[in-house]
Amino acid sequence: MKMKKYNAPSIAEAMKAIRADLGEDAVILNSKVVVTKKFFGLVKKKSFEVVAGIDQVEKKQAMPSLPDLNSSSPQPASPKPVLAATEEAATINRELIKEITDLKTMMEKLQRQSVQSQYPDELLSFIDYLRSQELSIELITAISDELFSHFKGRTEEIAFDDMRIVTEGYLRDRLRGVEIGGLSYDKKYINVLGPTGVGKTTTIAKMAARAVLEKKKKIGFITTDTYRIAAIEQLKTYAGLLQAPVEIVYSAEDYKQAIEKLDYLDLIFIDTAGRNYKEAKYVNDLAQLIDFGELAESFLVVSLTAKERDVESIIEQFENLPIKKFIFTKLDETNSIGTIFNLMIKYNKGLAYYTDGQEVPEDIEPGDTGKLLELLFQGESK
Ligand SMILES: Nc1nc2c(ncn2[C@@H]2O[C@H](COP(=O)(O)OP(=O)(O)OP(=O)(O)O)[C@@H](O)[C@H]2O)c(=O)[nH]1
Ligand SMILES: [Mg+2]
Repeated sequence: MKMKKYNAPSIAEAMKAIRADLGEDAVILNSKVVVTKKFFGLVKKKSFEVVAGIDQVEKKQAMPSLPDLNSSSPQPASPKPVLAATEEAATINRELIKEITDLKTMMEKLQRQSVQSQYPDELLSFIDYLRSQELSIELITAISDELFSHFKGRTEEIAFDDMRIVTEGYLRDRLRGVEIGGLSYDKKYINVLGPTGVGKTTTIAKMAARAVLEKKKKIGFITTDTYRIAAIEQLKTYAGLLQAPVEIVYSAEDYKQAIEKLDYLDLIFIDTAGRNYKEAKYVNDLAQLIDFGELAESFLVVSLTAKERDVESIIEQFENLPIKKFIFTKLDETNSIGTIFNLMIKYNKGLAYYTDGQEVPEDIEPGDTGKLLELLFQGESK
């Protein structure tokens, strides 16, 4: 802070001098009356001493932005030395920041180039193929690293099938912890959950038909989808074809009674209403209505035509329910099956079935890692 003392015959005159000297922003720090005695104390003269100051450094630091170096408008006319020093520092800072940013961008580019330039062309086009199958970035990066370290130093051309074998090995490893395969037939209740229109009822009909035709099981159905008459009729049609009973439940109490009534059967398929399961409320309603205990096996049905990010938010809503496996539907309507791998690995859930058409009971396949890997590579051009 710059401080200065002023002596004037009146306060008004002192203020005038301060304003002229330090400007409008000056502040009064102290003032007092000074009496001077002349001629052996016989004449007394009264004046005012005022100490004023101006905070130049702080004023400059409080400026909202750095000076615009590109601006052609002149800088303030009376830069004090402090101001000039700050401006110089600001200029240096700006230049430094720009240089560091440029350097960082250049380093990143070089790093990317140097990693990719070490990838042979065939490896790059293999990675492009995985991308076309919509595997997640996380998986593609990990597979690229795996391939790169596997084929490092190789001078001759790498065959597509060799890269495929390494990739399959990697994906098999990542899927090791999850259960893959159809109905275990050792659980009595099969809960089938999922959002609207993904193919729950159709898939139940397909699973039920297999259980009857291939495994000779006695089966029955329960539906909690009481919102649409058509939904009940749809299930009754399939049940009629398989000569199996259907119970319609509206409450947890109904559910208990239905279970008791159908207790003589081997397997009971529980069809549920499709809901917007991005809302937690519907998941809670479901948890209140049906049994997720020891005797139940629960599947979350996911349509492969849905956006992966939307599917993820639905899966996350179901996280507290004991669902170990997905059923993926509508494989016939999509060209990429990366989503199956992405979701199983990300959510650590297995695969019961995938379905690939509207025909009941034909269009369903039990989960099988080998078949999934075959599907992943069936679109390869080589
Ligand atoms: N292309 C194709 N369509 C399918 C598949 N599975 C089911 N669908 C069709 O998807 C539509 C909806 O099937 P539903 O079984 O009624 O679906 P849902 O999940 O029970 O529907 P809501 O009960 O309304 O929630 C029907 O037209 C089915 O034929 C499949 O694998 N591929
Ligand atoms: Mg349905």
